[in-house]
Amino acid sequence: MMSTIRLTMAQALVAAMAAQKTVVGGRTLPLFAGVWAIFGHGNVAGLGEALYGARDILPTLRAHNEQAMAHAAIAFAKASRRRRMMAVTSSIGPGATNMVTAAAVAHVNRLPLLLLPGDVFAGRRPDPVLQQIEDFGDGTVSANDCFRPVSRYFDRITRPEQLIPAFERAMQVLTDPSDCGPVTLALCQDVQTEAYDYPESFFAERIWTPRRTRPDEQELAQAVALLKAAKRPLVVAGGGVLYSEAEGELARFCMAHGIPSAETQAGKSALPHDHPFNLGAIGVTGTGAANDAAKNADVVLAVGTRLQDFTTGSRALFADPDCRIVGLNTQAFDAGKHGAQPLVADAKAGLAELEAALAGWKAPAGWTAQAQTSRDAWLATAARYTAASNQALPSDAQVVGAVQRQSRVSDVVLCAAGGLPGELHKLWQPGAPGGYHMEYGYSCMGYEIAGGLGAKLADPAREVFVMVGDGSYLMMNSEIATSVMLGVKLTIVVLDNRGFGCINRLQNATGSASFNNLLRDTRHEALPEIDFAAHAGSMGAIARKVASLAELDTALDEARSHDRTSVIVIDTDPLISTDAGGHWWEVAVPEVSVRDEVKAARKRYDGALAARDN
Ligand SMILES: Cc1ncc(C[n+]2csc(CCOP(=O)(O)OP(=O)(O)O)c2C)c(N)n1
Ligand SMILES: [Mg+2]
Repeated sequence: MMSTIRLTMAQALVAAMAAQKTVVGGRTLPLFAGVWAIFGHGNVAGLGEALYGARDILPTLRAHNEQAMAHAAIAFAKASRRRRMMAVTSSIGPGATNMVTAAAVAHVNRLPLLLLPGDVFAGRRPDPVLQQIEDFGDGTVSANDCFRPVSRYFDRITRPEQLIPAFERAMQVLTDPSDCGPVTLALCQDVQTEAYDYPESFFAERIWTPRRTRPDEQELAQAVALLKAAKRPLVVAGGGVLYSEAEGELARFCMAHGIPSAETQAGKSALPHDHPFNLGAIGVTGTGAANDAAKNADVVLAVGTRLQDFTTGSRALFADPDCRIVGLNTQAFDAGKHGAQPLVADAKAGLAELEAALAGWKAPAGWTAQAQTSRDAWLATAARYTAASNQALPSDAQVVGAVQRQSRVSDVVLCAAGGLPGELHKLWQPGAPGGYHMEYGYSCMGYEIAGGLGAKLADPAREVFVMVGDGSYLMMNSEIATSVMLGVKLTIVVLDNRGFGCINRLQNATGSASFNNLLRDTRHEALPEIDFAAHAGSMGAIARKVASLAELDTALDEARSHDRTSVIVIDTDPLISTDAGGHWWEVAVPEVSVRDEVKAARKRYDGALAARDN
């Protein structure tokens, strides 16, 4: 007879989660590092009781906002290169829908995240319960249906035994390199507490290691033929290189075949910044070196990238009309984009097999040499933008330079939205893989501070520098208190340009007047003078405002020596950004307007479309 254990659905879920393991650096570790939880009636009695029982093997962590908790979990998975993950549980209604934005962050970025929102009673006797959405025509709808389009797997557990197949499917998705993304298991409140005789095998230890798909022979042969015929080949390294731990293979591949490499936001730090063939950032926020190579390339080997518009300059960057893309990606959906020759494979396995198949072949020496010359020229240009000066309001680039100058090899810089991602993509020089943590798939304001928590939890030995604008800071900062409470030290640099600087610049570039972005251009009775240092200090951080780049240097040094979270605030100029490098980005401009500036911008827009499409 099958042995069973009588547990509630919530107890069974927690026990099954605790049984999932992985191996990192030769050590067997829990796959789920913990569960972030904010309780309410939808989860406190069921899942809450179960988590209490397991608190020694599956830690429960409490923060202040469900979206922020999920950001922390996402950043943890990203910094762990998808080898480990966290879960997040909420009550029903507002707690649950607070997580929908974060689910989208994980969805776009292909990161594993287990969401466990409470749900209404499956038995429906007490309907409508507090916070229940009532659909007039469909009794099966709840607020959690919002998770469907932003989950890679969605299920609602309405009977305790459903957990068995649902959890199995959830684990497949969370650990599959191609399908990886958020999983939502909506847990009906009554069902969480219902007991069932679960088979003992459901709780057996399971060790997950990433699947490494090898290339199909024919696809490999076709990719090799394209590359061998290339006169001006270029690699574009995406986040998949890091998730696959393929940075060694990439470095060897580029060296062996003399192919320069450019990096997306997610791929940055895969190659050392001083690798002779690393041209740096590509695309809208790209370096002059990478974008020049992209303009002329005849074959682009796109490795582990979704080829979003920031990477491809809205499909105008690869300007050679005969340019062919080889899409090396574990997910066929991505491998075939842009009419690419697909090469469906794990990045590490795929690069190794490509290298072997191309043995003896090298890109024309002139192309390789030219790329290196423009790399050197770019580094000289970038140094001019990051150099300190004593102007009243420094640029973001100069603040990036200050943080860079005091950074060490193992440090991590983390960011997500505003003008900083562009500056950091162009200018930051990461010390080691994972040293550049940018959420630029969803570019979600508010990811930064909560994300810092997750990145630090993933690797406590690394110093984490969160760089954040005043806008993102104001959108979500409550996890500063969590970082102090948990003893998870961050150094947070707040760049206060008094508003949404990057959107104001975009607004002007599309011909519009400055309106509703910088605080001074908003409808107001009084301009707020926000004391960010006092605000952060009230949550327990060591906080100060600095008046100059020189003071910033000192403050950064001091922050390194503290074991508590520091917040350093500096005023910056909202109007300046690094104008060297970069590329056109398609943002639609009004066809008719009373403003001459808009008409002129529309003309430029039409011209750019014609250049791309004809
Ligand atoms: C949640 C969210 N809302 C809106 C946006 C659009 N957006 C991108 S950057 C930005 C302004 C960010 O302001 P701040 O953090 O001060 O950075 P700055 O642009 O000043 O460098 C806005 C509104 C976004 N990315 N995420
Ligand atoms: Mg700002």
